[in-house]
Amino acid sequence: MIWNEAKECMSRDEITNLQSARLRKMVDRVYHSVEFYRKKMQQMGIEPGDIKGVEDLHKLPFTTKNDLRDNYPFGLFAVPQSEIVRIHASSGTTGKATVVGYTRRDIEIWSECVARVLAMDGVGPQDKIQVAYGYGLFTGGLGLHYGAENLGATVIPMSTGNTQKLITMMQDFGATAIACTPSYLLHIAETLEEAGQIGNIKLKAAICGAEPWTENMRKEIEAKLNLKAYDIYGLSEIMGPGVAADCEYHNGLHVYEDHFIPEIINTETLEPCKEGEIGELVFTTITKEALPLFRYRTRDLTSISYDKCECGRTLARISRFKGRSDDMLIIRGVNVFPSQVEAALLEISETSPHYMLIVDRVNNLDILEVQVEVEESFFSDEIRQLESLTKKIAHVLQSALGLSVKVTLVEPKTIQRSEGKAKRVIDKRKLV
Ligand code: DLL
Repeated sequence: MIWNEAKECMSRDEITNLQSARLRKMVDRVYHSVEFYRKKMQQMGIEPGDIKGVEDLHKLPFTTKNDLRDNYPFGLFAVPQSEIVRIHASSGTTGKATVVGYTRRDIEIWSECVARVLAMDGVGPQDKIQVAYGYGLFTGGLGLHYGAENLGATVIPMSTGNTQKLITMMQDFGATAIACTPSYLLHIAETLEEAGQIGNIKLKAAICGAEPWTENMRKEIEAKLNLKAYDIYGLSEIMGPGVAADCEYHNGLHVYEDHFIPEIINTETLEPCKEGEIGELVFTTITKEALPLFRYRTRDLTSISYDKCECGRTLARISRFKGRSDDMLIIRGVNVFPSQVEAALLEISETSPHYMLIVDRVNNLDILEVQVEVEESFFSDEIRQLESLTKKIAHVLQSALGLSVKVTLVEPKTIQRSEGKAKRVIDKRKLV
């Protein structure tokens, strides 16, 4: 069952001791090699020797995406350029790209983490895995690719861009696993369904992540494709995919605590949250060479549990993501996350998981419109049927969000499909 018991089933004391030893070494190295952190620590009156273990983590400064941007492109790197073997970058919607670098050892650890995820999710050397995350500066494609190779699986490096070809190869090569965003997998499922080919595939596992998705969406994907779908999390600043992932119990994502120390903080007070309380996920890397980061604020909202999982792993688990603090819409004073809308829509049997949130301001009043696809038959039948479904959805959304919502039903395929991260919100208030 467990590919790497020694690393995944340590006692909590063993984990803390390992983290403390790695943290001490890393703080010392970073202090002497990254001017940005040395200055910050000096301003705060901290010396490397003050960090004796995990209990002193809170003394270290936070790091934000803006710190990476301000030091664009390589200002936070802790090793000379000759030791960097790879660069990735994530293009933000605003400002400069965030650039990250890896030494040879960083790539080894990254591919080991991804191999651990795949093994946890039932993928092994006997499997053929289609990697359909984008290849290139995005960490999804190459991250999964190297991990699957490390595990000894056969990699089919599809990238994104040609769903028809992906399906042909899936069938011809007998792919048994796929890695892509959940929204893209849903699109692949629809395409297979339309072609009447859903029974002609051998996929048994899907490793999905890179965007928020709900437990209902995961179940919907499993039912449509008759496979097991798993959640993989990561971010380029910390490494890429493989920072955490869920096991067959789907009861939170196991964090690879031998490489990353997670914290959950209250976004306003910046104080630690209690176990189980939702807050912002913060990571400190303890083995990264090229780009070590102290207390990186991910903006991702989740909670943490240190209880042993039913699978036997003792690694801390973070709950399925509620969204990002910067995804949160404030509409007439009410906080709304796209994931709440998705969860509510998936409870209604007549709707599909294809939806779009459009926020506008009319006469100084914020309006939330939810466009959702429903089956074609609703448009050919009596208008009353359409009206009654619209009312039903509006009612469900109002109870879920605590906010009145304008619901627009649209025909299948109206909402644009994405091969990468899905875009689910248009906030017109920001456009003016
Ligand atoms: O999305 C890395 C990745 C690739 C993860 C493939 C999983 C699979 P970035 O482009 O830097 O890296 O975006 C990171 O995506 O802070 C989250 O907001 C979001 N995200 C990633 N995985 C999940 C997930 C990659 N499983 C940002 N659930 C993160 C929810 C996720 N959100």
